[in-house]
Amino acid sequence: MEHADSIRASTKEHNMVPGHVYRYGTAGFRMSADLLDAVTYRVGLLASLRSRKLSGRAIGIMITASHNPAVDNGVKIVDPQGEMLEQDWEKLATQLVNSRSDGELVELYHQLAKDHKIDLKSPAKVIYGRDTRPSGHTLVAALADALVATKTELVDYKILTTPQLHYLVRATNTAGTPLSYGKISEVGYYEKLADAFLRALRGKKINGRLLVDCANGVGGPKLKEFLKYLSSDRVAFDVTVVNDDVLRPEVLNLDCGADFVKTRQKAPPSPKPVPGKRYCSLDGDADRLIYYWTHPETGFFMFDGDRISSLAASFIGDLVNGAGLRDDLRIGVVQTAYANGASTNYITQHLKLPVLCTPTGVKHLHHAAQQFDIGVYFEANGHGTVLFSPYAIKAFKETPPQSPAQKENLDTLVALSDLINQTVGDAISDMLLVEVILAHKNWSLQDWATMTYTDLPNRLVRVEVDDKDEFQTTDAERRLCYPEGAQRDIDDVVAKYKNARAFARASGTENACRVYAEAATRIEAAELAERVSRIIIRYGRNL
Ligand code: 16G
Ligand code: MG
Repeated sequence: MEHADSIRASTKEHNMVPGHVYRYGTAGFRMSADLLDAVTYRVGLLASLRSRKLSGRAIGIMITASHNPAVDNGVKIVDPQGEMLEQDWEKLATQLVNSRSDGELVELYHQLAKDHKIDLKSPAKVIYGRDTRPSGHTLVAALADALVATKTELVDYKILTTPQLHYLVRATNTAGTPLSYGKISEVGYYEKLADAFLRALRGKKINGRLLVDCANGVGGPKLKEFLKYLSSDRVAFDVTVVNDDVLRPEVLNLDCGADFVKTRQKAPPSPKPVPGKRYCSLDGDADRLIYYWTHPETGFFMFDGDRISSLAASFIGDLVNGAGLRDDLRIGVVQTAYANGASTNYITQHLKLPVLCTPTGVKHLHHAAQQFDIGVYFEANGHGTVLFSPYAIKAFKETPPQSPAQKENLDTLVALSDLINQTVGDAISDMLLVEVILAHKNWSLQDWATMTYTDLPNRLVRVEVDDKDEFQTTDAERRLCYPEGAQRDIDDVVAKYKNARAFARASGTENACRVYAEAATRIEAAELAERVSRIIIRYGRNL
């Protein structure tokens, strides 16, 4: 039994808090940081198995709770290409973490190795990083204990944004191959982005100042670091970083950040928003992005993931047409049920691009986007990216240009494929993409709003239920298939409204259901959300 003694010894240092059932959810294990020491240790054991299973390729682990309050933390596993952990292994993670005793844990570890034909003597490598939460310190120590006990090579990248860790995993596993993703360092990440940003801009002027709210999280210091790599003689990019206090943990995600802006539909109170200025917000681990501005008369206006997605799809679609590749490359957009119906109509009817709908959670969108040569995916909450297939990148690089204009389009596409993080949604990279597009179009935020579409009024409500897992969905979470009768009741209510849509689903991150409703007016959307919520409460009680 390879590693049995060392695991047994170090397991004793990391005791599970009794009375909890843990599940590897949409964002890995995420909860109050007090409960996470032994969970993180056990995730380390699983990551070592996963690396060995995949011939010693590096597996990533990110310690973050994203937009959650400072007292929470989380741990999630990143697969070798920088993607989310394969779903079958999520179950194994859940099993291993829920082992009831040290003995059971050691036994299950060996059982998994046996079942999956893993040679425990073969090499393994795990690389990891954490956001700015103070609890991250002790959690990475627990993780390191598991890696040492299993004789796994480890690299501690200390404080990183989530997308930076994803970048490093891919860079590590592609180094020295024709698909090399970049230098294996944080500096390599900044250099790649800075170089691609300049190439994509092609000397176009960025108008006015951008104020970036960093949710008092890791995005603040990392964005400031990135800006040092932009030489001021090559680009005038006037950025002011705000809400970047990482020294007082309690202010993380407090009344600021992308999740605050999206869910409250308003600008952070501090610093006081100046009408007409261009703002954006990142979340606590810098993988979500929302733009906004305030109009002197009409007030707050938000550019969420749906708008960033349609902006990117429209710009990239134009470049592909201009490069003469329209008939060669399939471009598609992936959304979830939360996408505003007006954005879906705009993309299908105006941009004439296909739209796929998947369940919530990055892994689902990412996977669907891979079906296209150019797959644009965003959740309404601001998480997303654009994936380019190897075939598309080859076409950008090798198509002989027929004119200077065509060459320019091809070069810009190559630059975008370097600028846009190919592993996961990345707020810093997405922000640079938006800035490039606005500069090319010479658009202000007001132009962006008026030249596209008007959102349908909508409302999102959180509904407390006894057991959210009783609510099961089908059709990309747009319909409930259980409890029986609930969907029929929702359909009856929706039918009473014009241009309306509503759905209910169990949250993947907390014990609650979420209800989303869209209708022709704000009042109707709110009323519909309220009525559907009552249906959920009623069925939640009957179970
Ligand atoms: C997680 C997901 C995010 C999703 C959210 C939904 C990842 C990396 N993150 O934060 O994409 O929008 O969960 O939360 O997949 P909910 O299931 O509680 O509504
Ligand atoms: Mg996040």
